Amino acid sequence: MYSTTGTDASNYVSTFNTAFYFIAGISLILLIGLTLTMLYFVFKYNKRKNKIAIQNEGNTFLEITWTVVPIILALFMFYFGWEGWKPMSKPPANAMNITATARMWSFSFLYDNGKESPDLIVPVNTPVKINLVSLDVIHSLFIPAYRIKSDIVPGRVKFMWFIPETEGNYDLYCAEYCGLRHSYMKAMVKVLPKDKFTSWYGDTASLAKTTEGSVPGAEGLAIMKIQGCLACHSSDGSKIVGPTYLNLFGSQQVVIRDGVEVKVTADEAYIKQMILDPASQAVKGYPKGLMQSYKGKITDTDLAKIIEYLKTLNEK
Ligand code: HEC
Ligand SMILES: [Cu+2]
Repeated sequence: MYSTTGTDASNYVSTFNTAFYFIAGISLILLIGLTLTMLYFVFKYNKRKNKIAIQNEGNTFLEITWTVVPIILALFMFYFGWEGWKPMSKPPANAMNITATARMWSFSFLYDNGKESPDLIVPVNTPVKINLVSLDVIHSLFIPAYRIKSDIVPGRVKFMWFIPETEGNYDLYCAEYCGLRHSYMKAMVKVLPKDKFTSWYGDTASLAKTTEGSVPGAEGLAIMKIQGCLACHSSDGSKIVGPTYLNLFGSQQVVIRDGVEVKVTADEAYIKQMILDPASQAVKGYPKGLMQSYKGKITDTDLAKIIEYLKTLNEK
């Protein structure tokens, strides 16, 4: 089973650190020892002092020593690494299930009661099992402070699990180069006291209130964060991968439909179509096929909330 000290960031920190410091320490001792020995030999067996070379026939004691000692050291390295890794494949039966979905270029986290969040929010001192799903390419979920990392491979069932032992916020990154905005693919692990987590978890109605406050369009913004739209679209006029949302609603757009340029107005119908079937037409100057269809992933109510948010981005 696993061991916890209750004072680290996660249950893997102490075993991981033991293995790491052991290997780093041995490497350092070898580096210093070998360098000093080498310098000593360079000096001692200098050609000026030793005009005639001597043939050495070998030394059985030395040969056995430099074979056996490294084997023992390497076996210790293996042992510490193995002890640290072993519990990672055995999640406790009572672990809480969360599904992490990775896509170009964002994460979202889905809970058993349907709640979704752009950050990984977990209760302290509770085993958490994260099921890893990718919608497009290979990503990797890495929580440095927890000493865990796992690739997320499309179409393959993978998971990771851990026990957050200390309240607070920790960085979470994608650690597998996955394209243009890879370096923006990050989120937070937020470890809450159990009672705070329970009230956050139970509050399924007001997703937006907890993450965005209650300004107009806040829910639409929260939905877009979860769906990963902001990885490709900015709200401040800058071009990322797709067009900006600033002043988009109601504007004139040139799109390419079946190879022909067409002028359209970005009204509700157009925006809905772009979200549900982006392959039907491409905005002029942008690559077609990068944006995946959100058909079946976004409800009509959520679409309306997204459009409500887009309307707040028109400068007067
Ligand atoms: C992987 C990057 C990516 C993601 C994620 C993405 N989009 Fe897009 N989007 C694009 C690109 C590229 C275009 C322009 C090319 C095209 O029309 O397909 C586009 C076009 C659009 C347009 C038309 C914009 C205009 O100027 O006419 C809208 C509206 C839109 N996206 C909304 C969304 C929403 C809402 C989401 C999330 C639910 C989303 N996109 C997620 C890349 C993305
Ligand atoms: Cu990634």
